[in-house]
Amino acid sequence: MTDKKTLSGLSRRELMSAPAKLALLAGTGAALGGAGALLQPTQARAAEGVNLAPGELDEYYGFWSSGQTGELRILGIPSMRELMRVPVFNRCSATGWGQTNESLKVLTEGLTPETKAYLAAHGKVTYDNGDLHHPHMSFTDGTYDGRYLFMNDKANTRVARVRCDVMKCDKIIEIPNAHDIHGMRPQKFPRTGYVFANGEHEAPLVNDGKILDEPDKYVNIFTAIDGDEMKVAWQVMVSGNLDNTDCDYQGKYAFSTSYNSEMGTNLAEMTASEMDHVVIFNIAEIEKGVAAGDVQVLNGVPVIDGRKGVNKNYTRYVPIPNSPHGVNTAPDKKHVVINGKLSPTVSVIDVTKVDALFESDADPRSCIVAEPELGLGPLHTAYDGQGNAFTTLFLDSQVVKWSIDKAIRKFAGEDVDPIISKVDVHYQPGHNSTSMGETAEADGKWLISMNKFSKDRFLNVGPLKPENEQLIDISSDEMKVVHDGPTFAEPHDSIIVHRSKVNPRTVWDRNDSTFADAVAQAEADGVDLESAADVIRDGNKVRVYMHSAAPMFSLEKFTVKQGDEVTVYVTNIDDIDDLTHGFCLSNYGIAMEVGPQATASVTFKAERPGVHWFYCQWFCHALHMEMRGRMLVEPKAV
Ligand code: CUK
Ligand code: CUA
Repeated sequence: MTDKKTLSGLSRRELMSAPAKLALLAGTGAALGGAGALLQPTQARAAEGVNLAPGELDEYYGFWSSGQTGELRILGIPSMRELMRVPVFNRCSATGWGQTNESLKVLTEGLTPETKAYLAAHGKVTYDNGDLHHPHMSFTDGTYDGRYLFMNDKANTRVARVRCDVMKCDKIIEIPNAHDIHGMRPQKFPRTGYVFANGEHEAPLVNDGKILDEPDKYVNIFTAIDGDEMKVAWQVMVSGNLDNTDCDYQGKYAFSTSYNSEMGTNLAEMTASEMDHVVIFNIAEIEKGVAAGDVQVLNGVPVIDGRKGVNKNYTRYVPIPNSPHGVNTAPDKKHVVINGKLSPTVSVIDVTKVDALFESDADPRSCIVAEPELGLGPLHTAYDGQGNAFTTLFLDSQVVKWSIDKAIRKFAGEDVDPIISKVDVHYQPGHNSTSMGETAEADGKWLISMNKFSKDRFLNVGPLKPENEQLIDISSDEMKVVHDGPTFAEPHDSIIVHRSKVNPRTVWDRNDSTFADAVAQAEADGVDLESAADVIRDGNKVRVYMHSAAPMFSLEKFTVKQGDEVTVYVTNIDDIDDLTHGFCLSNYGIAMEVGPQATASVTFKAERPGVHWFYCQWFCHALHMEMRGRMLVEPKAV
C-alpha cells in the first residue's frame, strides 16, 4: 500500500507508528479526526476492491446530482450502492414532497412575486421541474463541515439547501435578476459563508420586455448568497456569460468561466473567438463597493457593476483558450485549474499571483503558471492531494492523470511531460470527483468519472439509455476502472465525503423547525400532537389531528362535509430507528411520509363525497395492511 496521507494529515505509516497505535488502542481514534476508522478491517478491504460484503458499510458518502430529474441522491462509495433520494426541485410520490404543507413552504417561500404570479396563472404554487447540476457541502476552514449541502437549479434559477442532520431540503430560493443558475460553489474559507452562483444565460438586467432582440444590452449576473440565511447578499454584473465557478482557500477570490465572451446568441457567434475568459471576483473589494453604495438595487438586491473595464477593483478578466468549462481549485490551496473544453489545454492559475492583477495593471494572464495540453475536450478536474490532477476528456472518452508541478515546469521551459497516465472511460465523461478531492483533505483513493453515454455497457433498455458512472482506483499511477454504475438522468456532478464528516440523526427531534407550523397550529387548537385524536372545525376549515404508532392511527375514522378544506396532521410517535409510517388517502391523490418522531401535514378540499380509506403506505409492521381508517365525506345538500 502506498504511503498516502489520510484525512488527519498523518500518513498511513505515521498512523501505524507507536504513539498513533497506542492512541488507537486506548480508544482515542476519534481524536484523529475520524481517520482512526481507516484502520478497521472494513476499510482495509474496501481499499482493495469495491465489493463490500452484505452488511458492510461504505467508507464514503457520495452526494450526487440528478440533473433534469431534480433530486439529490446519496450513494455509498466505493460500493456505488444508491442509499437515498432526496427530493429537492422535483415532486416525489413516496414522500409527498410538493404535497405536504411542510414541503410546499420550502418550495414556495423563496419564489419572487413575478414567479408566483406566473405560476398562479397556471393554477400552480411552484414549479414541477428542476435541473440540479452541482451539489456541494458547506465548508469550514477548507474542508467539509457536515452542516449543509447546497445545489443549483439551472432550469428555474434557484439554489437549494439540504440539511445534513436529517437529509431533507429546508430552503429553496429563486435568484432575482439572474437567468439560469449553473456553476455554484460554497466559500471554502473561513467558512460557508457565501454560496457563489453563476447565472448562465445573459439577458436584459430589467427583463420586462422593453429590450428584446438587442444582445449588446444583455448582461450576466454573478451572485453571492448568504448560506446561513439563504438570502442573496449581493450580485455582480459581468461581461460574457458564466459557466462554472469555484473559489480559493484564502477567502479572497472566486473564479467563473465564460464560454461565450463574445455574448453571441448562436453557435457560430458563441465560438468565434480563440480566447474566452475566466472572471476573477475580488470579494473584499466587492463587499466594500456594496457597503459604499456603489450599486443599483434591483428586486431588493444590491447589484454592482463588474463589467469588463468598468471598475477594475471588482473583477479581472483573464483570457483563456476557447470556451472554458470547469473550474477546480486544487487541495494545495494554491492552484486553480480552468478546463479548456474546445481547447485541448487546461490553464493553471496561481492564486498568489492574483493580488498583483488587482494592485497593478499587470497582464491578466500573468497569473497563469501552466497550460498543459492534455487531450480533446477537457471538462472538469479533480485531485488526489499529492500534487496530481485528473481531468476528464469528453471527446477522447478518457481521464488523464497529470502532475501540476511538471506542468508548471514545462510552462517555464523545462523539457518534462506532465502527463502520467490515461484511462479509457465509457463514454464521454463530464464531471469527475475524487474522495475528499475538493477539500484540503483530498485523500487520493477513489475517482468517479461521470460519463454521459453508456451505449453498449449494459442490457439494452430501449432508445433512452442510462448514463454510466465509473469508479476508478487512483491509489497507484495506473488508474484502474473497477466498477460501472448505470444511472438515470443525469448526474452531472458529485462529491465524495468521508463518512466521519456526516452524522445524520436516526429519528426526528420533536422540536425540529420543519414542523414548527404544525406545532403552533396544534397549540392554538389546544391539541397535543403526540396524543392527538381530534377533529377541529373552524368554519369550513377542518383540522384533523392523529398520531400513528405501529400498526394503528389514533383515528379509525373522521367525518367532514363535501367542500370543506381539510388539513390532516399525522404525528409518528414511534421512537424507533427506521420506523416510518405514511398517510395515503385513496383517490384524493394524497400520500406522504411521516418519519419517526415527525409530524407531517397535508391540506386538500374534500370534494368527493362518500367513504374514502386512508392507509399507511410505508411498510411498518406485520399488521401494516391493517393500518388504515376512513374519511367519511357528507355530500352537500342538493
Ligand atoms: S456542467 Cu454538467 S458536465 Cu452543469 Cu457542471 Cu460540466
Ligand atoms: Cu404504518 Cu405501515
